[in-house]
Amino acid sequence: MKLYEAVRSSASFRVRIALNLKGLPYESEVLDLRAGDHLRERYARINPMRAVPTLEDGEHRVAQSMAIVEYLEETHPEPPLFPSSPLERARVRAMAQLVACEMHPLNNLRVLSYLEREMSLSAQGRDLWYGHWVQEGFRSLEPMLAGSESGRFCHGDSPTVADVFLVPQVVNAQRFKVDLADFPRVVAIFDRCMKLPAFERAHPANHPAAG
Ligand SMILES: N[C@@H](CCC(=O)N[C@@H](CS)C(=O)NCC(=O)O)C(=O)O
Repeated sequence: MKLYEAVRSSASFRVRIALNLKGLPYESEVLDLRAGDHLRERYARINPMRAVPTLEDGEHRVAQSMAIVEYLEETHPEPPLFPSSPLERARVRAMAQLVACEMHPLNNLRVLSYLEREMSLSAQGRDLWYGHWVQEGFRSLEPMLAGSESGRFCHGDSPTVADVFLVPQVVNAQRFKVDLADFPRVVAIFDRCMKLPAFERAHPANHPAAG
C-alpha cells in the first residue's frame, strides 16, 4: 500500500496511526502542502479533492481519512478499531466525526489561508479563530468521555477509531498553543495513546521526512 500524505497533516496522521495499529507496512509519498504540491495537476488526478491523505492499494485509491480507516478495518479486521456492537460503533464514530466534521474543517490549511489572505485576518486573529473552534469541539468531547463506556481510552481499554482521530487534533492544538486545561479527560487519553508505539511512531515529529 502507498500513502500520499503530509507530515503535519492531521488527517494523514490518523491514517498513519491506523496502519501502525494494524501492523500494516506501507510506502509513503510526502507532499508539501505549503508549497502547494496537492494543488498540482498530477495530484489532482490522484485525488480530485486535492487534499491528503489518499491511500493506494494496488490499482485502487481511497480518499478521506474516515473512509480509509474503515477500508483498513474491513480488509484487515485485526486488531479491531471499531467495537463489536452497533451502539458502541455509533459511539466511537460520533467522537471521531466530532473531530473530523466539526473541528478539523474549520481549521484546515485552506480555511486559515482564506481567512488571512481574502478576509485580511491577522496571524493573531487566525490563532484566535483556531483556538475557539478547537476549544468548542473539546468542550463537547470532554463530557462524552465521562461515561462508563470510556476507560483507559475514548471507548474501553484499547484504542479505537475515536482515539485515532482525537490524538492528531490534540497535537495540532498543541502546535497552536491552545489551552487544554479545561479538558483533563482529553489530555489524559492523549497521554495514554502517546505511550503506545503505533501512535508515537505516527507523530509528525517522528516522521522520517520531518524537517
Ligand atoms: N476530511 C478530509 C480532510 C482532508 C484534508 O483536508 N486534509 C488537509 C491536511 S490535514 C489538506 O490536505 N489540506 C490542504 C488544504 O487545505 O489546502 C479527510 O479526513 O481526509
